[in-house]
Amino acid sequence: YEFTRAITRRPASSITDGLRAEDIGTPDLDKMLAAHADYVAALKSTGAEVIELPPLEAFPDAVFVEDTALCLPKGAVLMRPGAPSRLGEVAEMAPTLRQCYDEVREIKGPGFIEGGDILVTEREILVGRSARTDAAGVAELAEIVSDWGHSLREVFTPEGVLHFKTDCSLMDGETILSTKRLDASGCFEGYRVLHVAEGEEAAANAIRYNNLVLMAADFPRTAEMLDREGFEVVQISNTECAKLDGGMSCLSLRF
Ligand code: CIR
Repeated sequence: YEFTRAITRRPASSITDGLRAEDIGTPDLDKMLAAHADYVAALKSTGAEVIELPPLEAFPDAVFVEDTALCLPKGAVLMRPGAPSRLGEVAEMAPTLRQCYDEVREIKGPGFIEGGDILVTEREILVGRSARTDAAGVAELAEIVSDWGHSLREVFTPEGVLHFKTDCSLMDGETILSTKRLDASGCFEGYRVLHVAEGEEAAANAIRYNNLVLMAADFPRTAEMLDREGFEVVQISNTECAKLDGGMSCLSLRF
């Protein structure tokens, strides 16, 4: 959770066509831009450098940069999104990662994997299979990261949940914030797990970034719990990204 850099991409006006599991309203670009600016400012306030990429009209979901790559200390891995409309986002991200890293590898397929299904902890890389990430994608990533000394464990994303990290986030070296439904699967054995408050499941998609925990606003009981646990919490409006099943982690690559 200690980083010096992040990559973000400003939302485009095509965001109104972004993918969503359920239609709960059209996202408002101006509101999303304002929240995005708050998000970037919070990352920068920790002393990190944020590479802010321009909007991509051709890819409505491109603001959710996390799904295009996995950034590790020794190199980056370009993903292969399981959502056909998002495959082309990877080539748009690749040049930036090649400037940042000496080694950039790629998931070549036939499998699929999206960054939102990957949780990197201090001891291992957890990857949740989901509607976007299949066994072949996980196996291909496992081979790449083992060259860099990481062990990878395949777990499962709960039915009806978009990504593994929709329901969990890393808080520190040993602590994970999770929904009860995901923790019930047993995938976090050996970690200290904090549960989001009942009815505040969407608060689980948070990020620990240096001294801060960035979490979606409007989840007061979870924010209070994290504050009690000693975390410095910054709340960012997530009303517009939530309409597209996006949250705090989706909006950046961190390394
Ligand atoms: C999608 O369905 O792909 C986007 N509308 C949301 C992606 C959210 N990304 C993430 O959780 N890492």
